[in-house]
Amino acid sequence: MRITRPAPAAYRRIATEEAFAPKELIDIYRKILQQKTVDPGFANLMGFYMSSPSERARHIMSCLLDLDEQRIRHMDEAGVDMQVLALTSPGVQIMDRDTAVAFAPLANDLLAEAIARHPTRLAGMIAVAPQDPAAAAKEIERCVSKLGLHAVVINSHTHGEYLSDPKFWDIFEAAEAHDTPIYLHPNAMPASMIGHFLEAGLDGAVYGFGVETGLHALRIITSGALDRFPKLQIILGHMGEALPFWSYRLDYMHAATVRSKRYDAIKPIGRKPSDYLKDNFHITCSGMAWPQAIKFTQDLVGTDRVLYAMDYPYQHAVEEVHALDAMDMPAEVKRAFFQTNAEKLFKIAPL
Ligand code: 1DF
Ligand code: MN
Repeated sequence: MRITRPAPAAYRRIATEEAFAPKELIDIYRKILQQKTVDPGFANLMGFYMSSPSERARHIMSCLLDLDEQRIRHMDEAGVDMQVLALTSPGVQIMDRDTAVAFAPLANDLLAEAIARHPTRLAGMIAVAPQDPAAAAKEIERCVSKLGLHAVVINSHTHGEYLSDPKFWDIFEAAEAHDTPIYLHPNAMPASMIGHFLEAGLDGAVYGFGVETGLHALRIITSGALDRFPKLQIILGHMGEALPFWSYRLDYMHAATVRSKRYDAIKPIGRKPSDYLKDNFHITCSGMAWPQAIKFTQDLVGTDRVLYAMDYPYQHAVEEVHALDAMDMPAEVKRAFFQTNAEKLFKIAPL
């Protein structure tokens, strides 16, 4: 079935979790996939897309690699005015430290060149290597000052390690200092976690991504990092990886756990978990074009913190744009959702 092109709207549609992959990245991934031992999540994710003859895999690879004619055409056909791009998951985070530190700037330069070719259609996020937090902080500085990029993407854990560990906090310090939000995007689950998900075929975007990325966000909250970096903004996709729906129970059980002194890791923090969701997080509807969930989340965290995303090419679905255009929502709120919240958060110049 061919779906009609969404008509121009009273707002710019800015999609905020859109993926790309330069050929140079795929070449490195191919080498990693040929190694004797390969991370099972990575093998099942990019190993699948890079080798499967299925129509989905071939479409995704073709879309990831293109930053020009085909991408702009797909955007036009979907009524997407602008894409905020991020190096596809796992970005450089599956690489060894030296390769990751060397490749992140190349990826960021390629991204900046594509944005320069299509300045009204593309914006982007800074790829960094958490394997070397000091180098990541420097790359944030370089990309803000030299390339005009104003957000960072981190694909959840890095070799099984979480940003709740203070050893990574140079990254938080740089992000807070440069006012660059961090998009905490899913990664394949670490090997230590993936077993029961993989055997059931539930490790990926269907469920496992949300579990693992939600855990990551929660670990950041309970670590106290957001008391130390109170202005830091973290972006979660997929309707906040379900954390808004969890927030009542999180608040109750977190407080009960603190009082019982049951875990060293659960110590008093400044506020309730849901307070951090309201002050330190922005949430996109990537993969969740579902008006009831969007409105519930707007009600919890505020209409200025919920943004549109498509998750191209992984959820390249034009009918979802129609569904979201049709949401029963005040015009100003819908404009905030599609346009102005993204302009503010990613420092995109209004047209
Ligand atoms: C998938 C989904 C892959 C998302 C992604 O990056 C990704 C998928 C490799 O469906 O396999 O970013 N996603 O965000 O939902
Ligand atoms: Mn995504």
